[in-house]
Amino acid sequence: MLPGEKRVYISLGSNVGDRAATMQRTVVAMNANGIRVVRRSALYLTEPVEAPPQAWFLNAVVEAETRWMPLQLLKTLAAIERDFGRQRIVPRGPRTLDLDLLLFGTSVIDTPELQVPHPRLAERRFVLVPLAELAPALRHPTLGRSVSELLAATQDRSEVRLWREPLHGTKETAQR
Ligand code: PH2
Ligand code: MG
Ligand code: MG
Repeated sequence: MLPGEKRVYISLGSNVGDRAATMQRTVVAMNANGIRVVRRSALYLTEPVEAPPQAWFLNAVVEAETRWMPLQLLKTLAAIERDFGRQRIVPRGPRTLDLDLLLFGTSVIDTPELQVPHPRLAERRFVLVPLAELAPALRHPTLGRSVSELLAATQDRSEVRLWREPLHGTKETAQR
């Protein structure tokens, strides 16, 4: 990690259009916008949870390093969502791309615009499974439990299936 950078974890979700291509291009867009992706989970096919009936999602998590401050990072992620055609019509409705900030270093932020760690992180297998793939021993800053402990303890029973390993030999993983 370079001086002034923080390690962050970001959740990617898509259930409209060419989901896998969107995920791939999102990593490229992050790298072009000051969010250096260091590692990425496999892609998972996931059952929609806490949402109106809709298509299954592809979900993944990336580990990245950034100099953005939390709110700037949130705005940058929202701009990338918009670039991929995200429209907010129905709350929790189908989307081409959803980017959620899960963890920002060990920071705890609780403001109307931004809550970190993500408040529903521990209740979502579609987040915990890919996050545990990258960082099983990572401790949740307020719950005090590791990601693998949170996964073992979660009440969520929704389906999360391995869909595809991350792409190999792409530029954004080779640049370090
Ligand atoms: N996102 C939601 C609500 N429900 N379900 C799955 N499987 N994957 C998601 O990314 C997802 C969801 C709200 O952002
Ligand atoms: Mg979301
Ligand atoms: Mg979101």
